[in-house]
Formats: sequence, structure tokens, C-alpha cells
Amino acid sequence: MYIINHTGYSKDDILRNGNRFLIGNGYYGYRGTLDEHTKDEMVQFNLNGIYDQVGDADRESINAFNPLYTVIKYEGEEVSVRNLSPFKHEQQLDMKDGCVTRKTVFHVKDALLTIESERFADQNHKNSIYAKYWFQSTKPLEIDLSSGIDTLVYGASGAHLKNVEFEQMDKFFIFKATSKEKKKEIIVMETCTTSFGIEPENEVGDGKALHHYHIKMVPDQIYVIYKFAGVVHEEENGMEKLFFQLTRAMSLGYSVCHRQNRKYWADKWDVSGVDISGDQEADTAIKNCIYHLISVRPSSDKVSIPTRGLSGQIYKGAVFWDAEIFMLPFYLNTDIESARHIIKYRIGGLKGALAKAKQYGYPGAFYARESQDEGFEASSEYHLTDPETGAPIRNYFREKQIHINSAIIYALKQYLFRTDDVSVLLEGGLEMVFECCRFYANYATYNEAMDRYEIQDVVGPDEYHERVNNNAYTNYMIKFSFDFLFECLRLSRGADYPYVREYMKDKTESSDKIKEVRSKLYLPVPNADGIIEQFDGYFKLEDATVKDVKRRLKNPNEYMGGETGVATSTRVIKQADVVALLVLQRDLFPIDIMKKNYEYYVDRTEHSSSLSAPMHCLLANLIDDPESALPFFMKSATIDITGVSNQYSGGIYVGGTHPGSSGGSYISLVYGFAALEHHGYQLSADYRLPKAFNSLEFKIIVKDYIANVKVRRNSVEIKWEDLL
Ligand code: IFM
Repeated sequence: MYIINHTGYSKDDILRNGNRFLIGNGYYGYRGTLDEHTKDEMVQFNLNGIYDQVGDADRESINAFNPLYTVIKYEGEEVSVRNLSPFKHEQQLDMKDGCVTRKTVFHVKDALLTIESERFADQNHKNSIYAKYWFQSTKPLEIDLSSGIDTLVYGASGAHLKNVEFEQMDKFFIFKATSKEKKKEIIVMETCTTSFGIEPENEVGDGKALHHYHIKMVPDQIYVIYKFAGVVHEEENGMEKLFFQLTRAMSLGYSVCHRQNRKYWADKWDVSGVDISGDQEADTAIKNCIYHLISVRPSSDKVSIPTRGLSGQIYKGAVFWDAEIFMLPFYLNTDIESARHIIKYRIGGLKGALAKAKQYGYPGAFYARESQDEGFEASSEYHLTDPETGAPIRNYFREKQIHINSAIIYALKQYLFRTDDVSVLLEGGLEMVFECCRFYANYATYNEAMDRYEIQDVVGPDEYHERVNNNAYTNYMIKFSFDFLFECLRLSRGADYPYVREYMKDKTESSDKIKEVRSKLYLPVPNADGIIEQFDGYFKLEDATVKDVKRRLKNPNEYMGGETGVATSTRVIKQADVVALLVLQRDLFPIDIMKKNYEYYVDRTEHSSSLSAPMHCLLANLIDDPESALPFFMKSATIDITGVSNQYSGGIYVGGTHPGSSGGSYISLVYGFAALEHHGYQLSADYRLPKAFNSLEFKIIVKDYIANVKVRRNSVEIKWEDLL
């Protein structure tokens, strides 16, 4: 099932529907708001990779002007959900062709006025967006239709655009503006054609440029307006190219553009789709995940995937480790170009990572927890607030989440392993790995008494317990990073890349230090009960239940971790931590240790990060317990359909879409229930399906071939075909 819909209109649904009916193409996202909506309803034409800061407020991604604004007025009053209760209302997403529609019926005088629209993000030309808006009345009705560009856009942390200039070129409205901080130019363009052949009166004012049409509606006649619009920034001759593209689109006509777009989606679904038979809810849910992953695929090496996709300015439009650990595998299996962009974005971010390490007094690279353009760290020391008092809460995510480096290295290893594309190593990848390891080696503390190196004062994936020592996840991931560095050096030495020799010439001291730390790095082992202690002293904390701890909250939006949180003195954790380690490094420990740790940690975990469920789903599968894995899969995969997720954390709005969960759900199916394994260019799979699934089908691109994998309740089939 490829359809998601929602009936009825309520103001309370606006935020969730904005996410549910999001369209996008990786260059931009356009929230699932309605044609007549404005910044009050958080319309956001959100751009990837361009950021701005106003004063001391958060630096966040920029929303472009809204070129799809359209409204009908009757006797000067809006016929709109903003001021009338509709008689009927429905919104729908057809994931098969990436198209969002709405149908709303209003009582106007003694007539029923039906307004419908559809919109789609152009997947072939990243700058363009199209909409069709049509309406009909049961009785004669004289109305005014206005459509154009609304420049009054929503900005979570301020208005980011200044020097707004308007110009008209042929039938196009064009707004140009510059971002406040870096003075980057952003251009939004729009034009429309209609079925009713009336010349519009154009008006510019009150922050809008509008084409007005006065229409004497004849009963049951359908009136249509087609909108051709787009946005461009930072591209050479961007405006000319966009103008050319939209003029061409207009001459082809809306239906042709739509058909071309459908073709794109059909091809994408063909290679990336996953089919679950036997459980329709699960099938729709995974399709929704894939829909979102396709819609946010990065469009260049300068961008990756923000943690809330392109659903707005949540989490400042920044990229987290979610992209490397949770999303990358989907692209590695279905869209290598996007996978490469994810890797190259981090290589391009080395500058920011070197600067961040320097800021904290370390050599090497320290990657941002919340990464913006060129790796700029957007995370602040006072990320959260007390919902009761509004007072900022000091936290150490920015300074102490050193595990981000290792996620990037982990991703690079997977990329290399799957593609053999060593060019990324020669184009800065090796430097990136080396500088990350250099940072780690210098961050480590030598414990003389134990003759070992320890990793002290960190925040692991479980963000509730800050500034802990020897977080097992972090220590093992650092070891993984060191090992990979030496593997890369070996690899490139064998191939005799002069670049590598040159780069390593003056690195002997640093590489000796890395070797030394690697050889004596403390790696926590399971205790007598087989449990790996999450960090030093974790077992000494109060063993309270999640319920107990939640009962101690004074406010439901109160932050549970950090210096003063109710979970801090207990073993209750936010999200998968040791569990994540066991999933990412599944060969470290035998199955019985994995099982014991799953059982120990699963109920001590609050699972309030959307990243927790997929890790637990995967581990439950690895220990051969698909029935326990299924609820985690469903929680994760349905998150952007149901909208059931943490909306606030420590007073901050953290809604939006969850591409990390989408990617995590994909991995859960492919590597969990289907037990897929890569052996060089060969694949194996197994059947671990929960009772609810009859079969699971998907494709995997391996070099120049496509593997068609079908897992049934008691058999596995892998058929190969050429990748054309
Ligand atoms: O990256 C995550 C982090 O691990 C938990 N808090 C939310 C972030 C963004 O998804």
C-alpha cells in the first residue's frame, strides 16, 4: 500500500500533517501544509545545506519564500481552513509517485465549493516544484483567486532573509534575497497557467506577489491553475538555469512534468522498494520509510541528510551521526551516488572538525554533533531548557560526544567495503580518518596503575548520563577507528599511492602515538553475569524502573538526563548504547552475551530517542527473537505516519520527520529479519520472519548487478540480474 491519508481538519493536526505530507528531493523539502497556509501554520520550503544565524539565536537552515501560496476569497473573506470549518477535508500522500493531494469542501452562501490541489517535488530537476489547484462550485459563485509567492516565511530562530527584491520577467515573479550572516543569494521564482483564460491582475505588496483572477464560476465547471515554481541558491547562473527549466516545463505542460516525475519514482521504487506480504501495516510503514529516504537523498557532496530530513528547522537542519549509522546502508544498497555524497560531505567537513578539536585544545579532528555547512558545529552548551522555569540547562553533548568521529569512520569503511572506491580515501578520506584518530589518541588518558589508556569524560549514545568514563560503546568504536586507520594505510601502501606516502611523511610521531594508545586501549568486558557495564560505575547506580523514574518528573517535558535529571542517578538510559555496540560490531561477542545484554538493557531503556527502536529490533533479530523485534520495527517504521514520537525534549520542539528511524527500519528488515550478510560481492540471507510476515522482498545493488532477495517463512532465494 502506497497511500497515506488523513481526513478531517483540526488545527492540532497541522504540525503532524506537515511531516506526514512532506514532499522533497534532497535539495529542498516542502511541508505538507495547505495551499492557503502561511507562516502561522509553519509552511516551510526548507533548503538543504544553507544556514543562517540571527544575533545569538540558533544558527539554522533557511526556509525559502513560499511559491505555492494560493487562496480563494468570496466577498473579500478567505474561503480557507484558516477561518472556516470545512464541510469535508482530506489530505493524501501517494508515495508511489511522490504526490500530495488535498480535497476540501466548504459551504459558501448556498453553494458547495470544492477545492482540490496536488503538488510534487521535481525529482529530475532539483530546483523545481509544481502544483495544480482546481475548484468547482455547485451554484454560480463570484470569487477571487489569488496565487503567487508569499515572502513572509516561518523562521524558528528569526528571519533569515534580507534585501528582498522583486522583479518580473515575462510571466514570472522573481524574489531575490540574501541571507543575513553569509550574504548568500536565494532566488524564488513562480509562474502559473490556467484553464480559464483570464489575464491576471498582478499585485506586489504586504510581503506577497500575487496573480489575482476574478472568476464568475459556472456550476460544476472545473477551474484549474497550474503552478511552476522553483528555488535556487549558490549555483552559477542559477537564476537563468531555473528560468530556462521552468519555461521548458511550462511549454511541456504540467501533465508531462508529472508523468516524467512518475517515471523517476517508478524507477526508484523498482530498485529500492521493499515488499512485506502478510502484514499490510508493516508493508505501508516500510514504504513510508523508503519514500522519506528517497525524498531526502543528498544532491551534492556539500550536503548530507539533516536529522529531521527537510521537514523544517528542527534540530537546526543539522546532520547528526544518524546519517552515517542509520541512513547510509539504504543508499549503499540502492543508490551509491547518494551514499558517496554522505561520505564526501563529512570529508568536506574536516575543516570544521579540525577547528572544533583546536577549540578544545586537541590536535586532530573532532566532528560536530550537529553538523552544518563545512562541518560547522551548531550544537550549543545550553541546548535544553527547563520547561517549568525556562532556564537554560547546561549540557555536554557538544564537548563530549566524541563517538561521532567513529560513526563517520564506520560509514567510510562500509562504503569502501561495498564499492572499492578508494578515490574517497585519496580525496581527503585518509586525512579524515587519520585526524579523527589523532584526536582520539590525544583524548585518551593513560592510567599508570592499570597500564592502560582510558577514554574519560564522554557522552555516549545514551545522552542521559553525561561525562562518564570508559563508555563501552565509545571505547570499542575508537578501537574500531584505529584498526580501520591501519587497514587503510596497509591498503594504500600495497597499492603504492604516492599521495599517501606524501601525506604520511611527517605523521610518524602522531601515528606512533595512535599505535601506542591502540595497543593499550581499555576495552570493557562482560562481568560474571555476562553484562557489559555501559560505563564505569553504571552498576552502582540505582536500579529503578523507567516507570519509577518517570513518576519523579515534575513536568512531562522535563529533561531526564544531564546534571539534574531524574534518570541521571539511575540505570535508566535514553537509548540503545551497549545494544548499539553489539549491533554495529556483531562479531565482538558470542550470541549468549548478546542475548544477556539485550535482556538486561531493553527494559532499562526509555527508548525516547527514535534511534533506540531500530537498534533493539536488530539485536532482537541477531539473537533470533523476531517476535520481540517486531514491535520495535513497527514503532520505528510508523513514526512518520502516526506522528507518535517525542515532540519536545527539554523544552525544545524535536518533531519533524525521522530519516534516522526510516533508515533504521530499513536495516532492521534487511539485516535483521532477512539476516542479509555481505561476503565481498556475494550475499547470503536467512529467514527469521516474525509470524505476521509471509515473505519479505527487496533488491540490493552490488557493483554492476542487482540481487533480488526473497525471504519466505522457510526459504531464501537470491536471483541476480544486470544493473542496466
Ligand atoms: O543523534 C540523535 C541522538 O543520538 C539522540 N538525540 C537525537 C539525535 C538526533 O536524532
